Amino acid sequence: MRRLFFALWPDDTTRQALADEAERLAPLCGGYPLPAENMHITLAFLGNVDEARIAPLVALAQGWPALQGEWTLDRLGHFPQPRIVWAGSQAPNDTLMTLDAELWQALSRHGFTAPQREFTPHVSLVRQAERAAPQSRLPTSIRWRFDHLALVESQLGNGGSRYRTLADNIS
Ligand code: 2AM
Repeated sequence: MRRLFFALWPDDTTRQALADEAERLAPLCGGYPLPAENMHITLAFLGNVDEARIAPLVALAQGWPALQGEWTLDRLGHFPQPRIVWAGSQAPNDTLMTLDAELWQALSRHGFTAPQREFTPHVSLVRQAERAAPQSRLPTSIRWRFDHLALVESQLGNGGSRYRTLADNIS
C-alpha cells in the first residue's frame, strides 16, 4: 500500500514565497512552518492504495492533457481540526474547480470515490497551529502559474511528510 494523492506543485519562486509566508505565520499561529519543498495543492487525496491499482494511476497522470492555469493566493484560512493554517483565494478559481471535478470523474472510472465535502483549494502553510492567523488576507498576494499535474506519494516520517512524485503529465 502506498499513500497517494494528485496535486499541483508550484515553481521555485512561488514555493519560496509560500515558505516565507509560512515562516512568518508559524510563531503567530503557534505551529510549525512547512518547508518550501512541501508546498502544493492537493486536488484528489486517495489515501492508501494497493500496489496493483497504481499502474493505471501513473498512466492517468502521464496521459493527462496539458495544463495552463493561474491561481492568485490572497487569503489565509484555518482548519481547527487538523490544526492547519493555509493559503487560498477569496475568489473561486474556475480552472482549479473544473480540473478537480474532471480528475475525480476520471478517478471514478478506476474505482475511487470523490469526497462528499466541497473542495476548498488550499496550500497548507503551518501545521499543529494553535490558532488562526491574526489577519485573513495575505499581506502580499502570490501568483501561481501551474502547468502540470502530479501523482505523488506521501511518506510519513518523524520529521513530517516527505513527498515523491511518481508520475506527471510533462516529463
Ligand atoms: P493537508 O495539507 O490539508 O493536510 C498529503 O497528505 C496531502 O493530502 C496533503 O496535501 C493533505 O492535505 C492531503 N490530505 C491528507 N488527508 C486528506 C484527506 N482525508 N482528505 C483530503 N486531503 C487530504
